[in-house]
Amino acid sequence: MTQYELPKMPYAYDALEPHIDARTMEIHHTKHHQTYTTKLNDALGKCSSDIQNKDIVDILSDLNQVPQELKGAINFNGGGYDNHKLFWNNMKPNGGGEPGGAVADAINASFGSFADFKEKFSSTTAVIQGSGWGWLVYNPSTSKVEYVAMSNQDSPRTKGLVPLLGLDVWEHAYYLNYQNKRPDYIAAWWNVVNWEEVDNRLSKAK
Ligand code: MN3
Repeated sequence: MTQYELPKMPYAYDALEPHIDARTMEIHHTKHHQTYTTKLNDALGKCSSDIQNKDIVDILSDLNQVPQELKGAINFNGGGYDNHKLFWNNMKPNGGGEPGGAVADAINASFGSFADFKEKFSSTTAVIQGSGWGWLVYNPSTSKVEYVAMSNQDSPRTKGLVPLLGLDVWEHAYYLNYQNKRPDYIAAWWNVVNWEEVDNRLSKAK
């Protein structure tokens, strides 16, 4: 079966400073992301080979195909594995600003303007209760982009949505630098968004 490995970081741990500090990035990647990866492998090890031979993206898109007793573990750890892989890559040093091209058009069509989208994303993600993620997603059934808030490690893929841009608001993502100030972390995070990556994901999703 496929043994998932902790994905390599696309930049150094200190590359997103001062917006996200190096120590937080290192613990987040080497401890948290590693744990989801290890536990995903453990859960898949208990599945039949037809499941083991599928990509985690396909498994998350239809969790009914996995045995009932493993569904919770694969939802949580598979979601955690995939979400964090997307997260590292939808950030970059010297990122931020506003998107152009197809992403800008899609955001304007769904939210009215980039400013309206940013306000909706920030304010809704800030008040997610407990742990979760804010996402800009592509909805294949409407051919539009949407905002969705997901709890814990639940992947947008479990709802038939394609993740384009994700923001992790579990406390482990920001606590060392921002303590309880989640809105400050969110405001800083916009400075490291990798819009080129979001654009790539949108073109693949269409
Ligand atoms: Mn996390």
